[in-house]
Amino acid sequence: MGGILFVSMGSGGERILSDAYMNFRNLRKGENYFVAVNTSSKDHERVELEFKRRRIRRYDNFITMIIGSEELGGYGAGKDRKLGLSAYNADRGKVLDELSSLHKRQRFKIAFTLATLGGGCGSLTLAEISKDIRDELGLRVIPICTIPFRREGALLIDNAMEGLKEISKSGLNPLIYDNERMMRFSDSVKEGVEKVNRNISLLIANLVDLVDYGGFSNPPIDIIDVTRLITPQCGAFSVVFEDNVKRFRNEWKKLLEFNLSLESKTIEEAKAFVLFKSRMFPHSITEDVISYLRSKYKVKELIPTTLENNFAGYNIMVMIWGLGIDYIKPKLEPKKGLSEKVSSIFK
Ligand SMILES: Nc1nc2c(ncn2[C@@H]2O[C@H](COP(=O)(O)OP(=O)(O)OP(=O)(O)O)[C@@H](O)[C@H]2O)c(=O)[nH]1
Ligand SMILES: [Mg+2]
Repeated sequence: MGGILFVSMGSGGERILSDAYMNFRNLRKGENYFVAVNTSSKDHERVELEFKRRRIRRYDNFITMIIGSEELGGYGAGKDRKLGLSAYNADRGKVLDELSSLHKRQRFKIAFTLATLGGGCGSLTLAEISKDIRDELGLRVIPICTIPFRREGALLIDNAMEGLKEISKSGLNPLIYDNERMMRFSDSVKEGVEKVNRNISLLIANLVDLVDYGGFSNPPIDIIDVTRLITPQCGAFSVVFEDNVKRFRNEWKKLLEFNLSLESKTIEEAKAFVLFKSRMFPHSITEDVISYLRSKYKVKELIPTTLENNFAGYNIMVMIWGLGIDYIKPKLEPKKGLSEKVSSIFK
């Protein structure tokens, strides 16, 4: 049949992938695979403990791999992106052998790679592994990444910017989640991060449903169709999940905007995919969402599909490509302290 190959690089990516795996049962079926690649063996141990704590005994399709242990001894890359890259280069053969043999057995349809840019392990290796999966396994690849809170400082922001550049240089257009977006409603980083992770998990769960049930959707969709919508420079996504139909009717637009992963602008024309998912989805809302996307993001080409089955709640999942990396707001640069601001005025 062929499912999705998900591969994470570094700590944040591993956390998101494992959270999604634990929270959404549909991910634990055999044909989708989740591979967490990391320099840190502590992260792998944490995931294993968490599986135990949650009494998840079988996780055959969740695989952890360590890289760079000769140089780094199983520790993180200490926010040094070059160390992360050399760790990957040292064990590239091992990682690709594992992924190729999985692909031979599973015949994946598509791969999504994932990292929280800013750290040492994930920042540069997200581009590398994405390229390798595309070139060596011959799969289409969609990278998903977060970018740092602006208050995290120059080192992390620099790492993330270099990471984005490498992804663009490889001819790939990532779906970006700006961690900063979630600081609008909470001052606590922890709460912000949890909200981001929850939304990326929902995206992953929707993608898995799309592959599992896409043949029964209306119109039928093959996940590969999505790849023709991918346009430079980057994309954003949004997810809505609501139990209460009345609240859903009244608030879908607010929720869709609030959960949108990135604030940027359409470069010229955008392309979008939208999934409506529910036991029975109110038809009038699908029309409204489509016209909203067309006018708000200058969407010229749009693939909509509706999945109706035994799904809980009312779900919308949107991916929009054609947005500019340079238009990201707030700009991807460190937040200046007051003294820096003053000195830059007088320079
Ligand atoms: N959304 C989200 N962001 C995270 C999470 N964990 C870390 N980050 C962000 O990711 C960046 C750091 O990336 P990490 O994944 O921790 O770093 P790494 O790639 O493991 O690199 P090293 O630890 O240096 O080896 C920072 O900007 C963090 O704010 C997470 O669980 N969710
Ligand atoms: Mg780490």
